[in-house]
Amino acid sequence: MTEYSIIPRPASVCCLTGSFECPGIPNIAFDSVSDFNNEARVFADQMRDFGQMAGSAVIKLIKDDMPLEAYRLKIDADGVSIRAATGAGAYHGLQTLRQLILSCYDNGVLKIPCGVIEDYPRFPWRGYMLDCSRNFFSTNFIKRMIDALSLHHVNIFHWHLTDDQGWRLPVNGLPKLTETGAFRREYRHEDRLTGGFYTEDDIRDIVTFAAARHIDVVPEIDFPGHASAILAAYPSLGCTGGPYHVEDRFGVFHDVLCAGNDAVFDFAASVFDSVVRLFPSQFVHIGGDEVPSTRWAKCPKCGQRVAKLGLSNHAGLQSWMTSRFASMLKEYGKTVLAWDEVLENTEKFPLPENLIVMSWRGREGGSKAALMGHRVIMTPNNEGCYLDYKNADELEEPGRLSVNTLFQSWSLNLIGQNLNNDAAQFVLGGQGNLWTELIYAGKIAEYMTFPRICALAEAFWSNDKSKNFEEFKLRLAVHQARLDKLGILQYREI
Ligand code: TNX
Repeated sequence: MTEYSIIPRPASVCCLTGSFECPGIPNIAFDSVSDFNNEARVFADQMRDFGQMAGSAVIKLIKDDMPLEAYRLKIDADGVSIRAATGAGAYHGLQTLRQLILSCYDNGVLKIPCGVIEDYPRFPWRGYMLDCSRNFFSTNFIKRMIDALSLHHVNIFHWHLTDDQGWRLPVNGLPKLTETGAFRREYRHEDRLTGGFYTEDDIRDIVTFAAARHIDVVPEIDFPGHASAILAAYPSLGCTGGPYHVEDRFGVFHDVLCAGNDAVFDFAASVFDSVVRLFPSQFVHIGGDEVPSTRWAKCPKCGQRVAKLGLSNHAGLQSWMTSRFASMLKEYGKTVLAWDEVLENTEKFPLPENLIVMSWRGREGGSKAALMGHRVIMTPNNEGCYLDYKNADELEEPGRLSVNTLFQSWSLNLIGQNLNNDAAQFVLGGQGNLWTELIYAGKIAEYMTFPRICALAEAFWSNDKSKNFEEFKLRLAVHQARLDKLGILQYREI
Protein backbone atom coordinates (compact mmCIF):
# COMPACT_ATOMS: atom_id res chain seq x y z
CA MET A 1 0.00 0.00 0.00
CA THR A 2 2.68 2.48 0.99
CA GLU A 3 4.52 1.68 -2.20
CA TYR A 4 2.06 3.81 -4.13
CA SER A 5 1.22 6.11 -1.21
CA ILE A 6 -2.13 7.14 -2.62
CA ILE A 7 -4.48 9.42 -0.71
CA PRO A 8 -7.31 8.71 -0.12
CA ARG A 9 -6.38 5.10 0.52
CA PRO A 10 -7.80 2.94 -2.30
CA ALA A 11 -10.12 0.02 -1.63
CA SER A 12 -7.53 -2.45 -2.88
CA VAL A 13 -3.96 -2.33 -4.16
CA CYS A 14 -2.15 -5.32 -5.59
CA CYS A 15 1.56 -4.88 -6.30
CA LEU A 16 3.12 -6.83 -9.18
CA THR A 17 6.72 -7.27 -10.18
CA GLY A 18 8.42 -5.01 -12.69
CA SER A 19 7.64 -1.45 -13.54
CA PHE A 20 6.31 0.76 -16.26
CA GLU A 21 8.95 3.11 -17.63
CA CYS A 22 8.50 5.99 -19.98
CA PRO A 23 10.84 8.75 -21.15
CA GLY A 24 8.59 11.72 -20.40
CA ILE A 25 4.96 11.89 -19.43
CA PRO A 26 2.86 9.36 -21.32
CA ASN A 27 0.00 10.36 -23.54
CA ILE A 28 -3.54 9.08 -23.53
CA ALA A 29 -4.36 6.95 -26.55
CA PHE A 30 -7.07 9.29 -27.75
CA ASP A 31 -8.56 6.77 -30.16
CA SER A 32 -9.50 4.66 -27.14
CA VAL A 33 -11.45 7.32 -25.30
CA SER A 34 -14.56 8.39 -27.15
CA ASP A 35 -16.55 7.79 -23.94
CA PHE A 36 -14.13 9.70 -21.76
CA ASN A 37 -13.01 12.52 -24.02
CA ASN A 38 -13.67 15.21 -21.46
CA GLU A 39 -11.72 13.40 -18.74
CA ALA A 40 -8.83 12.75 -21.11
CA ARG A 41 -8.69 16.42 -22.07
CA VAL A 42 -8.61 17.62 -18.46
CA PHE A 43 -5.90 15.10 -17.63
CA ALA A 44 -3.84 16.28 -20.60
CA ASP A 45 -4.15 19.86 -19.28
CA GLN A 46 -3.06 18.77 -15.82
CA MET A 47 -0.02 16.99 -17.26
CA ARG A 48 0.86 19.97 -19.42
CA ASP A 49 0.98 22.12 -16.29
CA PHE A 50 3.41 19.64 -14.82
CA GLY A 51 5.68 18.90 -17.77
CA GLN A 52 5.64 18.19 -21.47
CA MET A 53 3.77 15.12 -22.62
CA ALA A 54 6.62 13.53 -24.51
CA GLY A 55 6.00 9.85 -24.09
CA SER A 56 4.06 7.58 -26.39
CA ALA A 57 0.33 7.02 -26.20
CA VAL A 58 0.17 4.27 -23.63
CA ILE A 59 -2.67 5.27 -21.29
CA LYS A 60 -5.90 3.54 -22.27
CA LEU A 61 -9.32 4.50 -20.94
CA ILE A 62 -11.76 1.63 -21.25
CA LYS A 63 -15.48 1.66 -20.61
CA ASP A 64 -16.48 -1.28 -18.49
CA ASP A 65 -19.32 -2.43 -16.34
CA MET A 66 -18.74 -1.41 -12.72
CA PRO A 67 -20.26 0.71 -9.95
CA LEU A 68 -20.83 4.39 -10.72
CA GLU A 69 -17.72 6.08 -9.39
CA ALA A 70 -15.47 3.01 -9.34
CA TYR A 71 -12.31 2.55 -11.38
CA ARG A 72 -9.65 -0.07 -11.98
CA LEU A 73 -6.18 1.25 -12.70
CA LYS A 74 -3.67 -1.24 -14.06
CA ILE A 75 0.01 -0.52 -14.48
CA ASP A 76 1.79 -3.00 -16.75
CA ALA A 77 5.34 -2.98 -18.03
CA ASP A 78 4.01 -1.91 -21.43
CA GLY A 79 1.23 0.48 -20.53
CA VAL A 80 -1.43 1.83 -18.22
CA SER A 81 -5.16 1.21 -18.43
CA ILE A 82 -8.11 2.62 -16.56
CA ARG A 83 -11.46 0.92 -16.60
CA ALA A 84 -14.61 2.69 -15.47
CA ALA A 85 -18.31 2.81 -16.20
CA THR A 86 -18.75 6.58 -15.93
CA GLY A 87 -16.83 9.77 -16.54
CA ALA A 88 -16.57 10.21 -12.77
CA GLY A 89 -14.97 6.78 -12.38
CA ALA A 90 -12.53 7.44 -15.24
CA TYR A 91 -11.66 10.83 -13.74
CA HIS A 92 -10.98 9.35 -10.30
CA GLY A 93 -8.73 6.74 -11.92
CA LEU A 94 -6.87 9.47 -13.80
CA GLN A 95 -6.38 11.44 -10.58
CA THR A 96 -4.88 8.41 -8.87
CA LEU A 97 -2.59 8.04 -11.89
CA ARG A 98 -1.79 11.77 -11.62
CA GLN A 99 -0.69 11.17 -8.02
CA LEU A 100 1.60 8.37 -9.19
CA ILE A 101 3.06 10.50 -11.94
CA LEU A 102 3.64 13.37 -9.51
CA SER A 103 5.69 11.11 -7.26
CA CYS A 104 7.34 8.81 -9.81
CA TYR A 105 8.60 11.30 -12.38
CA ASP A 106 12.19 12.23 -11.94
CA ASN A 107 14.69 13.83 -14.26
CA GLY A 108 12.53 13.39 -17.31
CA VAL A 109 11.83 9.70 -16.69
CA LEU A 110 8.66 8.17 -15.35
CA LYS A 111 8.94 4.86 -13.53
CA ILE A 112 5.86 3.39 -11.81
CA PRO A 113 5.90 -0.05 -10.17
CA CYS A 114 3.46 -2.50 -11.79
CA GLY A 115 0.23 -3.20 -9.98
CA VAL A 116 -3.55 -3.02 -9.96
CA ILE A 117 -5.64 -0.55 -7.99
CA GLU A 118 -9.35 -1.17 -7.59
CA ASP A 119 -11.23 1.62 -5.98
CA TYR A 120 -14.63 3.11 -5.20
CA PRO A 121 -16.00 5.62 -2.69
CA ARG A 122 -17.57 4.95 0.66
CA PHE A 123 -19.78 8.08 0.66
CA PRO A 124 -21.31 9.93 -2.28
CA TRP A 125 -20.89 13.43 -0.73
CA ARG A 126 -17.25 14.39 -0.28
CA GLY A 127 -17.33 18.12 0.23
CA TYR A 128 -15.22 21.18 0.79
CA MET A 129 -16.65 24.58 1.71
CA LEU A 130 -14.91 27.87 1.03
CA ASP A 131 -16.20 31.03 2.68
CA CYS A 132 -15.78 33.75 0.05
CA SER A 133 -17.71 36.35 2.05
CA ARG A 134 -15.53 37.10 5.06
CA ASN A 135 -12.74 37.50 2.58
CA PHE A 136 -12.95 37.52 -1.18
CA PHE A 137 -11.01 35.01 -3.29
CA SER A 138 -10.21 35.26 -6.98
CA THR A 139 -11.69 32.92 -9.57
CA ASN A 140 -8.18 31.79 -10.45
CA PHE A 141 -7.51 30.79 -6.89
CA ILE A 142 -10.84 28.97 -6.64
CA LYS A 143 -10.09 27.03 -9.82
CA ARG A 144 -6.66 26.04 -8.54
CA MET A 145 -8.26 24.87 -5.34
CA ILE A 146 -10.96 22.91 -7.16
CA ASP A 147 -8.35 21.21 -9.30
CA ALA A 148 -6.30 20.21 -6.25
CA LEU A 149 -9.39 18.99 -4.40
CA SER A 150 -10.30 16.77 -7.31
CA LEU A 151 -6.93 15.06 -6.96
CA HIS A 152 -8.40 13.61 -3.74
CA HIS A 153 -11.78 12.63 -5.23
CA VAL A 154 -13.55 15.49 -3.45
CA ASN A 155 -16.72 15.95 -5.50
CA ILE A 156 -18.60 18.87 -3.92
CA PHE A 157 -17.52 22.50 -3.79
CA HIS A 158 -19.84 24.24 -1.35
CA TRP A 159 -19.52 27.91 -2.19
CA HIS A 160 -20.40 30.16 0.75
CA LEU A 161 -21.30 33.28 -1.23
CA THR A 162 -23.06 35.50 1.26
CA ASP A 163 -22.58 36.52 4.87
CA ASP A 164 -22.43 39.60 7.07
CA GLN A 165 -19.11 40.70 5.58
CA GLY A 166 -19.91 40.60 1.88
CA TRP A 167 -22.42 39.56 -0.77
CA ARG A 168 -20.73 37.98 -3.83
CA LEU A 169 -23.54 36.99 -6.20
CA PRO A 170 -24.93 39.24 -8.94
CA VAL A 171 -28.74 39.30 -8.87
CA ASN A 172 -30.90 40.82 -11.60
CA GLY A 173 -32.96 43.73 -10.32
CA LEU A 174 -30.95 44.06 -7.08
CA PRO A 175 -27.84 46.00 -8.12
CA LYS A 176 -27.05 47.30 -4.64
CA LEU A 177 -26.27 43.80 -3.44
CA THR A 178 -23.02 43.95 -5.36
CA GLU A 179 -22.56 47.75 -5.42
CA THR A 180 -22.92 48.20 -1.67
CA GLY A 181 -23.13 44.71 -0.19
CA ALA A 182 -19.89 43.41 -1.70
CA PHE A 183 -17.55 45.81 0.09
CA ARG A 184 -16.73 46.16 3.74
CA ARG A 185 -14.29 48.35 5.59
CA GLU A 186 -10.77 46.97 5.50
CA TYR A 187 -10.16 45.22 8.81
CA ARG A 188 -9.41 47.83 11.47
CA HIS A 189 -8.80 50.49 8.87
CA GLU A 190 -10.65 53.81 8.82
CA ASP A 191 -11.39 54.57 5.22
CA ARG A 192 -10.38 51.73 2.95
CA LEU A 193 -12.78 49.25 1.43
CA THR A 194 -12.13 45.63 0.52
CA GLY A 195 -14.21 42.97 -1.19
CA GLY A 196 -15.58 42.17 -4.61
CA PHE A 197 -18.11 39.97 -6.30
CA TYR A 198 -18.23 37.35 -9.02
CA THR A 199 -19.71 38.20 -12.40
CA GLU A 200 -22.06 35.79 -14.10
CA ASP A 201 -19.20 34.86 -16.42
CA ASP A 202 -16.91 34.16 -13.44
CA ILE A 203 -19.53 31.88 -11.95
CA ARG A 204 -20.14 30.01 -15.21
CA ASP A 205 -16.40 29.65 -15.65
CA ILE A 206 -16.00 28.09 -12.20
CA VAL A 207 -19.02 25.83 -12.56
CA THR A 208 -17.77 24.53 -15.92
CA PHE A 209 -14.23 24.10 -14.69
CA ALA A 210 -15.46 22.17 -11.66
CA ALA A 211 -17.89 20.04 -13.67
CA ALA A 212 -15.06 18.95 -15.96
CA ARG A 213 -13.34 17.70 -12.78
CA HIS A 214 -16.50 15.96 -11.55
CA ILE A 215 -17.05 18.51 -8.82
CA ASP A 216 -20.54 19.84 -8.28
CA VAL A 217 -20.69 23.49 -7.21
CA VAL A 218 -23.33 23.93 -4.51
CA PRO A 219 -24.11 27.61 -3.83
CA GLU A 220 -25.03 28.80 -0.36
CA ILE A 221 -27.19 31.85 0.23
CA ASP A 222 -27.27 32.39 3.97
CA PHE A 223 -30.81 33.34 5.11
CA PRO A 224 -32.25 34.83 7.32
CA GLY A 225 -29.26 35.53 9.60
CA HIS A 226 -25.73 36.58 8.68
CA ALA A 227 -27.53 39.25 6.68
CA SER A 228 -25.64 42.50 7.34
CA ALA A 229 -24.50 42.83 3.71
CA ILE A 230 -28.08 42.42 2.47
CA LEU A 231 -29.37 44.96 4.99
CA ALA A 232 -26.65 47.47 4.13
CA ALA A 233 -27.84 47.28 0.52
CA TYR A 234 -31.59 47.13 1.22
CA PRO A 235 -32.28 48.46 4.74
CA SER A 236 -36.04 48.04 4.43
CA LEU A 237 -35.55 44.24 4.66
CA GLY A 238 -34.52 44.55 8.32
CA CYS A 239 -36.78 44.97 11.35
CA THR A 240 -35.49 48.41 12.42
CA GLY A 241 -34.82 49.87 8.96
CA GLY A 242 -31.22 50.60 9.85
CA PRO A 243 -28.87 52.24 9.36
CA TYR A 244 -26.82 49.15 8.63
CA HIS A 245 -23.35 48.56 7.25
CA VAL A 246 -21.50 45.63 5.76
CA GLU A 247 -19.86 44.18 8.85
CA ASP A 248 -16.13 44.25 9.38
CA ARG A 249 -16.45 42.56 12.76
CA PHE A 250 -16.97 38.84 13.13
CA GLY A 251 -19.55 36.93 15.07
CA VAL A 252 -23.31 36.70 15.20
CA PHE A 253 -25.30 39.89 14.76
CA HIS A 254 -28.79 40.77 15.96
CA ASP A 255 -29.95 42.31 12.70
CA VAL A 256 -31.43 39.63 10.46
CA LEU A 257 -34.07 39.61 7.71
CA CYS A 258 -37.45 40.81 9.02
CA ALA A 259 -39.85 37.87 9.22
CA GLY A 260 -42.85 40.18 9.13
CA ASN A 261 -42.00 41.83 5.83
CA ASP A 262 -43.35 40.15 2.69
CA ALA A 263 -40.73 41.96 0.60
CA VAL A 264 -38.18 39.53 2.04
CA PHE A 265 -39.73 36.78 -0.03
CA ASP A 266 -39.77 38.90 -3.20
CA PHE A 267 -36.11 39.49 -2.49
CA ALA A 268 -35.48 35.76 -2.02
CA ALA A 269 -37.37 35.05 -5.26
CA SER A 270 -35.00 37.31 -7.22
CA VAL A 271 -31.97 35.74 -5.56
CA PHE A 272 -33.17 32.20 -6.24
CA ASP A 273 -33.88 33.16 -9.84
CA SER A 274 -30.18 34.01 -10.29
CA VAL A 275 -29.04 30.99 -8.31
CA VAL A 276 -31.08 28.61 -10.40
CA ARG A 277 -29.97 30.20 -13.65
CA LEU A 278 -26.27 30.14 -12.77
CA PHE A 279 -25.91 26.87 -10.87
CA PRO A 280 -26.96 23.63 -12.53
CA SER A 281 -26.48 21.69 -9.28
CA GLN A 282 -29.37 19.71 -7.88
CA PHE A 283 -28.60 21.32 -4.52
CA VAL A 284 -29.02 24.79 -3.05
CA HIS A 285 -27.89 25.61 0.49
CA ILE A 286 -30.05 28.19 2.27
CA GLY A 287 -27.91 28.69 5.38
CA GLY A 288 -30.11 29.03 8.46
CA ASP A 289 -27.28 29.14 11.00
CA GLU A 290 -26.96 31.44 13.98
CA VAL A 291 -30.21 33.42 13.74
CA PRO A 292 -30.95 35.45 16.88
CA SER A 293 -34.62 36.37 17.37
CA THR A 294 -33.89 39.54 19.37
CA ARG A 295 -35.04 41.95 16.65
CA TRP A 296 -38.06 39.82 15.76
CA ALA A 297 -39.16 39.93 19.40
CA LYS A 298 -39.33 43.74 19.31
CA CYS A 299 -40.64 44.23 15.79
CA PRO A 300 -44.37 44.97 15.37
CA LYS A 301 -44.52 43.31 11.94
CA CYS A 302 -42.88 40.17 13.29
CA GLY A 303 -45.30 40.27 16.22
CA GLN A 304 -48.23 40.30 13.82
CA ARG A 305 -46.72 37.40 11.91
CA VAL A 306 -46.30 35.37 15.09
CA ALA A 307 -49.94 35.99 15.98
CA LYS A 308 -51.22 35.20 12.50
CA LEU A 309 -49.25 31.96 12.29
CA GLY A 310 -50.21 30.98 15.83
CA LEU A 311 -46.60 30.52 16.90
CA SER A 312 -45.75 30.19 20.57
CA ASN A 313 -42.59 32.26 20.31
CA HIS A 314 -40.61 34.48 17.96
CA ALA A 315 -37.88 31.93 17.40
CA GLY A 316 -40.46 29.82 15.58
CA LEU A 317 -40.44 32.36 12.77
CA GLN A 318 -37.25 30.82 11.45
CA SER A 319 -38.87 27.46 10.78
CA TRP A 320 -41.67 29.22 8.93
CA MET A 321 -39.13 31.09 6.79
CA THR A 322 -37.18 27.89 6.15
CA SER A 323 -40.29 26.18 4.88
CA ARG A 324 -41.13 29.13 2.63
CA PHE A 325 -37.64 29.26 1.14
CA ALA A 326 -37.66 25.50 0.68
CA SER A 327 -40.99 25.51 -1.13
CA MET A 328 -39.81 28.32 -3.42
CA LEU A 329 -36.81 26.21 -4.42
CA LYS A 330 -38.91 23.09 -4.73
CA GLU A 331 -40.78 24.82 -7.57
CA TYR A 332 -37.46 24.81 -9.42
CA GLY A 333 -36.97 21.13 -8.61
CA LYS A 334 -34.03 21.84 -6.30
CA THR A 335 -33.03 19.91 -3.20
CA VAL A 336 -32.40 22.20 -0.26
CA LEU A 337 -29.67 22.01 2.36
CA ALA A 338 -29.39 23.98 5.59
CA TRP A 339 -27.27 24.12 8.75
CA ASP A 340 -28.44 22.12 11.76
CA GLU A 341 -30.11 25.09 13.51
CA VAL A 342 -33.10 24.53 11.23
CA LEU A 343 -33.98 21.53 13.40
CA GLU A 344 -34.94 23.91 16.21
CA ASN A 345 -38.33 25.47 16.98
CA THR A 346 -40.03 23.30 14.41
CA GLU A 347 -43.13 22.44 16.48
CA LYS A 348 -45.46 24.37 14.21
CA PHE A 349 -43.51 24.23 10.94
CA PRO A 350 -41.68 20.94 10.71
CA LEU A 351 -38.47 20.59 8.78
CA PRO A 352 -39.42 20.52 5.08
CA GLU A 353 -39.49 17.07 3.58
CA ASN A 354 -36.31 16.16 1.69
CA LEU A 355 -34.30 18.96 3.30
CA ILE A 356 -30.71 17.83 3.84
CA VAL A 357 -29.24 18.83 7.19
CA MET A 358 -25.62 19.88 7.40
CA SER A 359 -24.50 19.07 10.92
CA TRP A 360 -21.79 21.43 12.14
CA ARG A 361 -22.26 21.76 15.90
CA GLY A 362 -20.91 18.29 16.42
CA ARG A 363 -22.74 15.33 14.97
CA GLU A 364 -25.83 15.60 17.20
CA GLY A 365 -28.00 17.54 14.77
CA GLY A 366 -27.09 15.19 11.96
CA SER A 367 -27.86 12.13 14.05
CA LYS A 368 -31.21 13.57 15.08
CA ALA A 369 -32.09 14.41 11.48
CA ALA A 370 -31.01 10.99 10.20
CA LEU A 371 -33.19 9.31 12.82
CA MET A 372 -36.07 11.45 11.51
CA GLY A 373 -35.36 10.16 8.00
CA HIS A 374 -33.63 13.27 6.64
CA ARG A 375 -30.47 12.97 4.64
CA VAL A 376 -27.48 14.57 6.35
CA ILE A 377 -23.96 15.77 5.71
CA MET A 378 -21.63 15.55 8.68
CA THR A 379 -19.21 18.41 9.16
CA PRO A 380 -18.67 18.47 12.94
CA ASN A 381 -16.59 21.46 14.01
CA ASN A 382 -15.15 19.55 16.96
CA GLU A 383 -14.09 16.48 15.01
CA GLY A 384 -11.67 17.66 12.42
CA CYS A 385 -13.92 19.33 9.84
CA TYR A 386 -13.26 22.99 10.70
CA LEU A 387 -10.27 24.12 8.73
CA ASP A 388 -10.32 27.66 10.14
CA TYR A 389 -9.15 26.25 13.47
CA LYS A 390 -5.41 26.14 14.08
CA ASN A 391 -3.43 23.08 13.02
CA ALA A 392 -1.67 23.10 16.38
CA ASP A 393 -1.98 25.01 19.62
CA GLU A 394 0.93 27.31 18.82
CA LEU A 395 1.20 31.06 18.62
CA GLU A 396 2.99 30.63 15.31
CA GLU A 397 0.01 28.95 13.67
CA PRO A 398 -2.66 30.91 11.81
CA GLY A 399 -6.27 30.16 12.65
CA ARG A 400 -8.76 30.96 15.35
CA LEU A 401 -11.30 29.74 17.88
CA SER A 402 -9.91 26.27 18.44
CA VAL A 403 -7.45 23.61 17.32
CA ASN A 404 -8.15 20.89 14.79
CA THR A 405 -5.26 18.53 14.32
CA LEU A 406 -4.47 16.43 11.28
CA PHE A 407 -5.08 13.39 13.48
CA GLN A 408 -8.59 14.62 14.29
CA SER A 409 -9.36 15.11 10.61
CA TRP A 410 -7.99 11.70 9.77
CA SER A 411 -9.91 10.03 12.65
CA LEU A 412 -13.28 11.45 11.67
CA ASN A 413 -15.88 8.73 11.67
CA LEU A 414 -19.01 9.95 9.95
CA ILE A 415 -21.19 7.23 11.37
CA GLY A 416 -21.12 7.29 15.14
CA GLN A 417 -22.40 4.68 17.54
CA ASN A 418 -25.63 6.54 18.20
CA LEU A 419 -26.82 5.79 14.67
CA ASN A 420 -28.52 2.51 13.93
CA ASN A 421 -28.09 0.96 10.50
CA ASP A 422 -31.29 2.46 9.16
CA ALA A 423 -30.32 5.96 10.19
CA ALA A 424 -26.73 5.50 9.01
CA GLN A 425 -28.03 5.14 5.46
CA PHE A 426 -29.11 8.76 5.58
CA VAL A 427 -25.55 9.99 6.03
CA LEU A 428 -24.61 11.12 2.54
CA GLY A 429 -21.06 12.01 3.50
CA GLY A 430 -18.95 14.71 5.05
CA GLN A 431 -17.32 18.01 4.44
CA GLY A 432 -14.36 20.16 5.44
CA ASN A 433 -15.22 23.85 5.90
CA LEU A 434 -12.86 26.75 5.54
CA TRP A 435 -14.33 29.85 7.19
CA THR A 436 -12.21 32.82 6.37
CA GLU A 437 -12.66 35.52 8.98
CA LEU A 438 -8.89 35.70 9.39
CA ILE A 439 -7.85 34.08 6.12
CA TYR A 440 -7.27 37.05 3.91
CA ALA A 441 -5.16 35.44 1.20
CA GLY A 442 -5.37 32.38 -1.00
CA LYS A 443 -1.96 31.20 0.16
CA ILE A 444 -3.15 31.09 3.78
CA ALA A 445 -6.30 29.31 2.64
CA GLU A 446 -4.12 26.62 1.06
CA TYR A 447 -2.11 26.26 4.24
CA MET A 448 -5.26 25.82 6.32
CA THR A 449 -6.73 23.36 3.82
CA PHE A 450 -3.78 21.08 3.12
CA PRO A 451 -3.09 18.48 4.32
CA ARG A 452 -6.14 18.30 6.58
CA ILE A 453 -8.44 17.97 3.57
CA CYS A 454 -6.32 14.98 2.45
CA ALA A 455 -7.11 13.30 5.76
CA LEU A 456 -10.79 14.22 5.50
CA ALA A 457 -10.95 12.99 1.91
CA GLU A 458 -9.74 9.65 3.22
CA ALA A 459 -12.51 9.62 5.85
CA PHE A 460 -15.07 10.35 3.11
CA TRP A 461 -13.74 7.99 0.44
CA SER A 462 -12.08 5.03 2.11
CA ASN A 463 -13.51 2.23 4.16
CA ASP A 464 -11.92 2.36 7.56
CA LYS A 465 -11.45 -1.33 8.28
CA SER A 466 -7.72 -1.14 8.94
CA LYS A 467 -7.24 2.44 10.01
CA ASN A 468 -3.70 3.18 11.08
CA PHE A 469 -2.45 6.74 11.48
CA GLU A 470 1.23 5.82 11.24
CA GLU A 471 0.60 4.19 7.89
CA PHE A 472 -1.36 7.28 6.76
CA LYS A 473 1.55 9.51 7.72
CA LEU A 474 3.97 7.45 5.64
CA ARG A 475 1.72 7.90 2.63
CA LEU A 476 1.21 11.56 3.45
CA ALA A 477 4.96 12.28 3.40
CA VAL A 478 5.05 11.12 -0.23
CA HIS A 479 1.80 12.91 -0.98
CA GLN A 480 2.89 16.25 0.44
CA ALA A 481 5.83 16.22 -1.97
CA ARG A 482 3.25 15.91 -4.77
CA LEU A 483 1.35 18.91 -3.46
CA ASP A 484 4.65 20.80 -3.30
CA LYS A 485 5.08 20.11 -7.00
CA LEU A 486 1.65 21.61 -7.60
CA GLY A 487 2.84 24.73 -5.77
CA ILE A 488 0.42 24.35 -2.87
CA LEU A 489 1.39 25.87 0.44
CA GLN A 490 0.86 23.35 3.21
CA TYR A 491 1.08 22.90 6.94
CA ARG A 492 3.61 20.25 8.00
CA GLU A 493 3.70 18.43 11.28
CA ILE A 494 7.10 18.83 12.80
C1 TNX B 1 -19.82 29.18 12.77
S1 TNX B 1 -20.58 26.90 10.89
C2 TNX B 1 -20.40 29.67 11.63
C3 TNX B 1 -19.62 30.58 10.76
C4 TNX B 1 -18.30 30.92 11.36
C5 TNX B 1 -17.67 29.68 11.96
C6 TNX B 1 -16.29 29.88 12.51
C7 TNX B 1 -21.69 27.92 10.67
C8 TNX B 1 -22.83 27.43 9.98
N1 TNX B 1 -21.58 29.20 11.13
O1 TNX B 1 -20.38 31.73 10.49
O2 TNX B 1 -17.48 31.44 10.36
O3 TNX B 1 -18.51 29.22 13.00
O4 TNX B 1 -15.70 28.65 12.79
